[in-house]
Formats: sequence, C-alpha cells, structure tokens
Amino acid sequence: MSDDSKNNNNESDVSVLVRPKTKTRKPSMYKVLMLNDDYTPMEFVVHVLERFFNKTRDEATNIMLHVHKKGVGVCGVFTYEVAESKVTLVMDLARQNQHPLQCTIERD
Ligand code: TYC
Repeated sequence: MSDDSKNNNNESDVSVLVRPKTKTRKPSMYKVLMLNDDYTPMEFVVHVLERFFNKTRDEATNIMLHVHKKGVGVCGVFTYEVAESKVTLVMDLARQNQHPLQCTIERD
C-alpha cells in the first residue's frame, strides 16, 4: 500500500479553510457644506441644522456662527446619496422661504 492510502496525507483528502477575499468596500464619504450669504436669517440656518442634521440648538448655533464668520462650514459627513438628499432638502426649504441659502457637497 502506498503511503498516501494508509496515511492521512493524501493531498486530495486534506481540506484547507481559506478566508475569502473580502469584497466589501467602505463607501466614500461626503461633507455637506453650508455657505454664507448676506440675507438668510441666522435663525433659519439654525433651524435647518437642527431639522436636517440633527444638531442641538447649541451645536447648530455654533456651526451657523462659524459659517457666518468664515464663509463656509461642515454640517455633517454622509454617503453620497444621503449627502445629496440633505442638500436637496435644505435648498428646497430655503427656496420655499425665499432665502438664498446655498449648500453643497465635497468628497471627504
Ligand atoms: N450671514 C447671514 C446673516 O448675517 C447669516 C448666515 C449664516 C447665512 C450662515 C447663511 O449659511 C449661512 N443674516
């Protein structure tokens, strides 16, 4: 009898567990940026940050003041689809209220 048949070292009988190559990828993330302008009321910007970005009144006020002073600020970081949808919600509400508020997305 051959070595392979009496022992357990026949290659075809040996199973090896191989961890499958991970094929999931982390999605790219996008910042939603709010831009300053001279006309949108501060209170409206605070409201938008509370309503669409789940900020507390204090957080929203700080972000609004940062944008007011620096010209631009980050409202949050999301996947592309979520970021796009937040921008649409903000711009639609601003337009309905005749405010020129602008917001945009940027790859994180
Ligand atoms: N600059 C505006 C004002 O003085 C306030 C403001 C803040 C507007 C942030 C837009 O994204 C903005 N009324």
